[in-house]
Amino acid sequence: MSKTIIISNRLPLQINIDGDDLEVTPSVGGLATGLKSFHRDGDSIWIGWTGLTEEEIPENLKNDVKEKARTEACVSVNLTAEEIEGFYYGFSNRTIWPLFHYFMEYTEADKAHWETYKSVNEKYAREVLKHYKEGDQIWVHDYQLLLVPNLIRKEAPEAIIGFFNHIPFPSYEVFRTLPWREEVLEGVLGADLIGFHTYDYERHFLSSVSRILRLQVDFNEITLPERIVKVDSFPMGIDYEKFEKAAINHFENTAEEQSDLQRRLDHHMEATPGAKLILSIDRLDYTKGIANRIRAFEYFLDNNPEFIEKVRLVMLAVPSRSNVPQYQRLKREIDELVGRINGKFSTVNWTPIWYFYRSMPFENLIDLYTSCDVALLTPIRDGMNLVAKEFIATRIKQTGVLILSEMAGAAHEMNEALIINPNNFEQISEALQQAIAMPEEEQVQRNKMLQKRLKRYSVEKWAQDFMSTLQGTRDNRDAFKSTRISSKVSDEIMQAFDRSKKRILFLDYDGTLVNFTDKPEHAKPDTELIELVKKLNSNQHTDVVLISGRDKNTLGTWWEESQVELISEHGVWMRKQNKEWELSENVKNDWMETVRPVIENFVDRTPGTFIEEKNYSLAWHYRKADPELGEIRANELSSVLKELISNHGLSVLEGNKVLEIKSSGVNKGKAANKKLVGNNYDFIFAIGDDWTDEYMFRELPEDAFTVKVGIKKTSAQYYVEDTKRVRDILNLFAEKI
Ligand code: GDG
Repeated sequence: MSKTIIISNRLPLQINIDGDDLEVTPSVGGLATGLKSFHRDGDSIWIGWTGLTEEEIPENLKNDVKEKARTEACVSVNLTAEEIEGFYYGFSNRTIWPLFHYFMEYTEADKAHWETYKSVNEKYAREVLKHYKEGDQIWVHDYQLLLVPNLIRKEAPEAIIGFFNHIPFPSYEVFRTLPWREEVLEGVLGADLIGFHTYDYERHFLSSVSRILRLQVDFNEITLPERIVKVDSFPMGIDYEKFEKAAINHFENTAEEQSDLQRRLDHHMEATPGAKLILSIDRLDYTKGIANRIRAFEYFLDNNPEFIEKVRLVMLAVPSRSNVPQYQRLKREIDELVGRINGKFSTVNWTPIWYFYRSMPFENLIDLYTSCDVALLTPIRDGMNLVAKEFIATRIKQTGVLILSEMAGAAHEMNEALIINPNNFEQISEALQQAIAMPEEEQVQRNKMLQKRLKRYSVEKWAQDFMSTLQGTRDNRDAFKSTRISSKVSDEIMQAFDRSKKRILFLDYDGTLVNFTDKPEHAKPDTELIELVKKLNSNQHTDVVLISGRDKNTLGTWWEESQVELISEHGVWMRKQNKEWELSENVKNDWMETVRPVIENFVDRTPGTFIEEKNYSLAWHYRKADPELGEIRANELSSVLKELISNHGLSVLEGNKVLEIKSSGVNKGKAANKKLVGNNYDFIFAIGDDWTDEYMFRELPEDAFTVKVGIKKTSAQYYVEDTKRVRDILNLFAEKI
């Protein structure tokens, strides 16, 4: 039976050594908390690190650690202290984490860290491959494992792989500063489905893929030579029921069952009736805006002294990544700030900030969520922020106010919260006043809406959605209309070639026989190609026709000595073997004077684009333009032109990063069919990569072998991945001659 393999840096459990005993505790953090229920309820295994380095586990306990993990359907990846230093504290947390959260001044580019990151990613991928069986679904998580999807793909090309990024994906302008940006993108693109929390992160990722790797991006799909990768947003939810139930239980506790923390909180509430508790919970991380939050609280008290003794900030900061210098500095900064502000405002009965620097058991977390009146969450950047969602889920009386930073992914779905800019102290201070004064009725109204949404889009729903979309990519793959030319299919084509008496091969040029280049004039045929075409053409039973959109002069010069038959400009001109060019249709070019200035205007406004002038057509190339701007301008130009040329017997062809205006009576299908008239070909083969080749694929007889280059929607019967495969096939033909 197939299973799901979850891979994340850390396992959802932490193993500690106590003498000769092992103690297992759940790990803290958004990913572990969120996915635990999906893992528990489904048929899955989870691969990750236990939190103990190789050196920390005594020899006699090594097996026990593995066993402990196995009882929880987990598989441990063994990492040494050196690997953790370079991979986790190093590249993950000193390069990717700050960069992806826009903290460029904290971002390091250490080659040694990068090397360790690569080798540890390989380690994870190897562990996955040990457990992988065909039919399993693989789900890789987060920024520590960006290279894993492609590492798995290389060994298991048929695998169904999903990747989810739990942190923001930065804008292209920021991402491009990473020295290893290509490798990172290629690593992630090993997946079939790439998920982000918000559409903004998705958009940033797609933009980087199209600008840096120059791959074709259509809406949310990326076309690779051999696959299509889908990118989508899935805002992660929480295990709503778990938090709701815990809150219900909390209120049912008898006095004896209450925790010490709860007793202290109750004591405070009794001593100062009417006073408000403001809650803040985060890992101690510079992205969470904790220091700014404390300063904003100071600003609030400075400007609203009437709240002295009336509000208290309850702050839980969970220790995190304390090996990284910025985190150590931040810890000192927060200690100092809390000390200074408590010193400044405290009275005999009251301290403004209660500060806890530790991890608390789940029950205490619930004590805090349920006892506080306001949650103040002000991250500078945050992929999602589950604390905001958990706070709302525990408000079973539907009272309480959430103040949330607009920089958290969660802000996109939590409009009913008071949304603030974390850098604007005035706004935070006003939001605090509004929250404290908010009538209960309004609180209930807002929370009702929030709860309804969170209940519906829970973490289970999130995981199901991701998994069914991932499954969809598999169906998509299966339903791909054309058939890949495998060695078996290739044998069948070769047999048909062998059996036939009179053959014709229609070969498109750019993107088929040669790769695209920045400038069309650079795509000259190489000697090997010329020799190959000559060889095919030398056989008296085989006619070779190069059928291209190129102008006749270029094509004619490049193929001068080979004497192969040429069709240029999509069929406007034909040059038979050893003959002169003939105009194949009654086409005109007097329209050019009107159309050229319109295109020139687009060239002026769109850097990197240019006009190619052919005898009977004009082409606007935008391959070198900024990809997004290029697409926008291509749409614009296409509609302007369509309006301009209507009723003139002209058409606009949308090719691969090119728009071409030409007479509508001409296309490759018509030109190819004309060649067939009066000839008894019993083997017809046509190959091309472009939209304009589709005319051939559609209009040639049914028994023709039609082949698309690249994975795109097509009317061709077969496809091959790239130009290299095209040459392989032509070489096989040549061997038969
Ligand atoms: C990353 C992204 C994204 C916190 N303190 C304690 C404790 N927690 C639990 C909370 C919550 C989780 O940890 C924190 O999740 P967040 O989402 O707020 O933040 P990150 O850890 O930074 O998570 C984030 C997330 O991944 C998911 O994709 O939302 O943007 O940065 O569940 O309850 N749990 C316990 N004791 C604590 O002291 N037991």
